[in-house]
Amino acid sequence: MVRRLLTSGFALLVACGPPPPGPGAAHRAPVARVSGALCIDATDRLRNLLLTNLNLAPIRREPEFDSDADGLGDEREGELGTDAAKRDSDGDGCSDLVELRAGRDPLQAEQPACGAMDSDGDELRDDEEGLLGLDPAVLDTDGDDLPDGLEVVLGTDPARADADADMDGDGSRNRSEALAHQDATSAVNWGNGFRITLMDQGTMHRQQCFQFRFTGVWLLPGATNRLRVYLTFLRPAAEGPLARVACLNIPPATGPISVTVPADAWWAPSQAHLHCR
Ligand SMILES: [Ca+2]
Ligand SMILES: [Ca+2]
Ligand SMILES: [Ca+2]
Ligand SMILES: [Ca+2]
Repeated sequence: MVRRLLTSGFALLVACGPPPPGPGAAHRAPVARVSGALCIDATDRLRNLLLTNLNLAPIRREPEFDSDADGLGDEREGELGTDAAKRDSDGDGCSDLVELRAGRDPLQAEQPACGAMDSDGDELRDDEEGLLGLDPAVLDTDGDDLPDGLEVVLGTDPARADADADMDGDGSRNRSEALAHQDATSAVNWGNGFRITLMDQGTMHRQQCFQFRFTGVWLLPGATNRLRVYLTFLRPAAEGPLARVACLNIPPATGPISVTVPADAWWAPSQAHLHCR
């Protein structure tokens, strides 16, 4: 089951070849290879493993960078007139993207405002989750393995389990597009999203251990990039969700780099807001 679930997600990604030639910023951007391992003291089966770069908008034709990590690419913010250097252009505490998703004006401070607390570590503040009708105490409100904050960025529905749907009808499920950091609302994908390889898994000292690698992770040039790795596990609903989040801040890079997730980067979601800075 685990193999099947993992393989169904990974096979497509591993099959991707090297990036095709193309124009624009992508060829000047550094790329990271991120390796890591996690041993967890639980018998629950691994269900999903994904990485997101908060400074990179979901990929369409080619990487578009998101300087303020609010889920709106810099070019998109230019079109909207919002500030590409501020996640909250009007200063009411609620991010530009959340305000757009909630039907508010990101350029007009409105009530209710949003405080800074993100209790579940999904990159949405508690008050932002309130605006969107999500559960501020649960990283993945609809239980489809895609964290709420990522779904808001991708354009999928964080309140309805739609990871196995194909929102843009391009033959790639929302889950696969999320794994590749591709835009789930656009059938135009450049075809060189993130690629995931599960290197090894097994049991050691009654713990489950996973070793993995992400390649093709585009980085915003000349800036610190904020990466998040999420693992979610199958378990009975009555026991509540089990997930782990790793928070990585990658210093400015000018060329391809390799990064290893340090052991102290891992947190349970309820603790993540204290440490993911
Ligand atoms: Ca932005
Ligand atoms: Ca705002
Ligand atoms: Ca949250
Ligand atoms: Ca979800």
